[in-house]
Formats: sequence, structure tokens, C-alpha cells
Amino acid sequence: EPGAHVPALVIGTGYGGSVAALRLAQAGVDVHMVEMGMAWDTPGSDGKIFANTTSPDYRSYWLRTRTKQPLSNFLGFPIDKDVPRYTGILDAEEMGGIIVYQGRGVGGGSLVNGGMAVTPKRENFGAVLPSVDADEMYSVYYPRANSGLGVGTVDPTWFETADCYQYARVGRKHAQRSGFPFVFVPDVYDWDYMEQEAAGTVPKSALAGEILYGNNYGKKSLQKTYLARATATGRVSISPLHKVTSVAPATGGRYTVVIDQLNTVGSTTATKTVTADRVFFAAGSVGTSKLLVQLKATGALPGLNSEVGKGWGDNGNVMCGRANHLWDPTGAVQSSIPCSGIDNWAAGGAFAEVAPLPTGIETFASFYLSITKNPNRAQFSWNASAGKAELNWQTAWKQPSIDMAKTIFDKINAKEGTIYRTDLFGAYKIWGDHLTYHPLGGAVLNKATDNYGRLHGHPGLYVIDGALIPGNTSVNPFVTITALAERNIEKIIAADL
Ligand code: FAE
Repeated sequence: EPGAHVPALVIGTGYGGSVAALRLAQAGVDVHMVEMGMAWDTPGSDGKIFANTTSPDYRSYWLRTRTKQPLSNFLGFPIDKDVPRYTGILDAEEMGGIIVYQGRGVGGGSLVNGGMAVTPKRENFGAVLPSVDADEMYSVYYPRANSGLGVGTVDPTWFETADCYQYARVGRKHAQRSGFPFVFVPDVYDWDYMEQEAAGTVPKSALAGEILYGNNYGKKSLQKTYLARATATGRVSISPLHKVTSVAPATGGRYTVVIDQLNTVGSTTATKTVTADRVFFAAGSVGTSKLLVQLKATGALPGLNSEVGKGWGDNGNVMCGRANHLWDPTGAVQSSIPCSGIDNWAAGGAFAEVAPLPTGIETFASFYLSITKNPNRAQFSWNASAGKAELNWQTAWKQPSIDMAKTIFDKINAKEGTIYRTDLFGAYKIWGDHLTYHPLGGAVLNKATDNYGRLHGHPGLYVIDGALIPGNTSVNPFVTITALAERNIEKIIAADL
């Protein structure tokens, strides 16, 4: 309610926000969560909550009138199409030199992501979060996060015969023939449910190609895990279609939070003000960074330090496809949930997810999303005349990622006598180097905040999302975001409340 007071206000309902809400509520604190996206709990006219990847509609994009598909072309033809402007689930946010894909709605990125739930190798952790005690992370917080998220792994016996993983078995064969380690990758998808989809006994989700615009069945998004447990405490309320626009000190050590209520075409229908004892920034790497840079530059939060906005990276994301020979079909029906990867991190700085290309027809293509050790870091800054935060990432900064991914795929192509696909990202373009799914950093742990996410200069303000992580996790990021949030909130509850 406008003018209300809340003990804890959480901005955003992704991984960091959901962990904070659950643990605060369990500690007896009433929590209010503010989420700019929709609730995603009501079926559309087709009886489904989420649209299919192959047929994007009004539900699919955040306030766009034309789709912005990550793979812009199919067999060389552009596939984007007009859609009604709507507060849809996937934001393709254009930040100058890079398009940053993000989930919008209650559950954040968990609504749109592939569910790949990967704990980094222990020997790589020191480079991921140098100020964090690795022993504690691997003995307590990674296990806690994996259990809270419901992480599991494909049954290796079923994998060997499932038609929907033909593409992954081809990926394995090619990786191993070139001497690369092939690894199974855990996921939050309900693997038993997927086996039932394959058997034809339940409605299909992964086997119907659902992923980018939401998953109607099978995937354990945060709505089914952390957020369900949080709201079951009776202490957590959520306001969807509400966007935080300002946080500033109020009397008594509190903070005034200004919130715009949105309608489904994105217009502000009301502006509300609440006060909070504590505010948790969990708007995602981009959302949190943009807010903090704005609040510092406009004088709302003058105590923030000069690290705010810095240390942003793209987790080295780069995509590519390979054209297989006719004797290596990858399957007409592909599970949209990846289950495997090629690990060349130590030797070549690349970890490649063997990704699906769920088009519904045989394409003889192998498709990969690589995570690479790209060293480039960008910075957010406030453009006062435009009234918005900007990111200085340059498209050319992806070149190290391409070089690292090539350590895997040049070798595989040479061994197999195959070539790269040139028809997936526009005419004759091999590399999907224009985007990231994994924004990280902008309010880095132990720099913009202390070693537990407390923002410097303003007691009672915390960062608890991917903004804390300095640009790279060596694998897909959400397990690390969740585990770090578990670690930090435990300390905050013990020491600050
Ligand atoms: P996030 O989940 O983005 O949540 C932030 C929330 O805050 C969102 O719901 C926003 O709408 C909301 N918000 C932003 N600004 C405001 C504001 N001003 N007021 C109110 N609300 C606001 O943040 N990661 C993996 O580990 N495995 C995968 O398989 C994987 N696949 C992916 C596939 C796709 C297509 C995409 C886009 C991402 C994928 N990711 C994957 C990345 C993962 O989803 C992402 O790292 C996390 O969601 C980030 O978690 P945060 O809690 O930082």
C-alpha cells in the first residue's frame, strides 16, 4: 500500500531475491518483493501460460513490437516477426555493443533459462570470487543451493537411447574423437517428467521445444522452488508489474522506495512510495547496476563508492553452429533442455554447452553456446542528458571469446571434415557474438559492497544478485548466484538483524 512501511523490501524476484526472501521470512522478517514483470500464473487464450519457442506471440518479448530472436535466421532467412507490444517474458535489452537477454516476471531468469545448474570446478573458484572462502562454499552453500533449486542429472542409461538427445550424442562423439572431455551437465528440469514426455504419457514441454519464452511443464523454475517456499511462510508478498525507480535515505535510518505500477503495455498507471528498514537490490546484474549508477549520479545515494557500475562481463558467451555430414543427423525432435558440455576450460578457456536447435525438422546442425574466459570488462555510467544508464561494452571485445571457442570447434571441424554454419545469425555470419545470456557484475563483491554484499556508504542497503560476481563464473551462472546469496544472507541475518 502507498505510504506503507516494510521491514525488508526486495527489488526483483530472480535467484538472489528469492533466496533473500525465503531466508529472511524464515528468520521472522516480513518481506515485500517488487517485480517489474508479470506474475505468469494465468493461461492465455490458448490455455497455456507460456508461448512456444517456435511461435513467439504477445507473451514472448518485453515491450517490443518485433521479436529479437537470439538466432535471427534459419536456413539463411530472417525469422523475426511483428508482435503486439506487451510486458512479455524475455527482454532483449540493447546496451550499445551487446544485447543482454533477461527474464522478466516473478522468477526472473528462471522463467526463460535452460535450467543448466552447474557448480564451477573447485580449482576455478578462486578466479570467480577471489574474496570468498572456497571451503565454505563447497561444503555448505553450493550443496544448499543445489538442493534448494532441485538440481538433478539425466539418467545416463536413458540418455543413450532417447531420440531427443541424438544431438547430444553426436556432440559427444565429435568432442571425444577430437580428444575433448565431454561432461554431463545437471539441470533443474524434472528428468522423470521428461522421460514421461518421451513416452507420450504427459503434456510435452522440453520435447515440444519450449524454453526461451517459458516452460509450461517440467522445469523447476523459482516459482516452484524458492518462491513457493517463501510465500508458504506467510511472510512474503509479491507485487508484479511494479518497477522500483528510486531508493533514498529517509529518517530513522530507513529508506524511501519509489515504485511505478505498470500496465501490460508498459505505461505507468500509478507511482507509490513506501519506506523500508532494509532494501535488497536483486534486479539482476543489469537492473541493479543501472539503478545504483543512477542513484549515485543523481545524488539520491551519495555515499555509494566509485566501484558502482564497474566490473561488468558477459560470462564470455558466444554461439556457433557446425554443419554435420548426412550420416550425422542430430534429430528432428530435440529436447530443449541441454544435458551436456565440452570442457576445454583449462587448455583453451572455453566450456561449450551442447545446445539444442529445436526446429522440429532435421537440420544436420550441431549448435553450441560457449562460456569463455573473456577478460574484457565494461562499465555502466549515467548519461544525464539522456536520463539513462549506459554500458560501454564494444562488440569487438568478443574476439577473445571467438578465439577461445575456436580452440574446440576448429579442431572438431578439422577432424570431422566439417564446416561452421553460416546461416544462423545473418548472411555468412558464423559467430553469435552480439549477445549474452549471462550478464554478471556491476556491483562487485568486496568492491562496491563489503565481502557480504552490504553496499558501502549506506547501512541497510544490500546487493544480492548476479551484480556481485565480477563478470565470469567459468560455467553457467545461476547456481553460483544462488550459493553466494545463501552465504551472504546467512551472515546478514546473523549479524545485522
Ligand atoms: P534475474 O534472475 O535476472 O532477476 C532479476 C529480476 O529483477 C527480474 O525478474 C527483473 O524483471 C527484475 N527487475 C529488474 N529491474 C527491476 C526494477 N527496477 N524493479 C523491479 N524489478 C526489477 O537476476 N543460467 C544458468 O546458470 N543456466 C542456464 O541454463 C541459463 N540459461 C539461460 C538462458 C537464457 C535465455 C537467459 C536469458 C539466461 C540464462 N541463464 C542461465 C542466466 C540466468 O538466468 C541468470 O544468470 C540469472 O537469472 C540471474 O539471476 P539474478 O538473481 O542475478
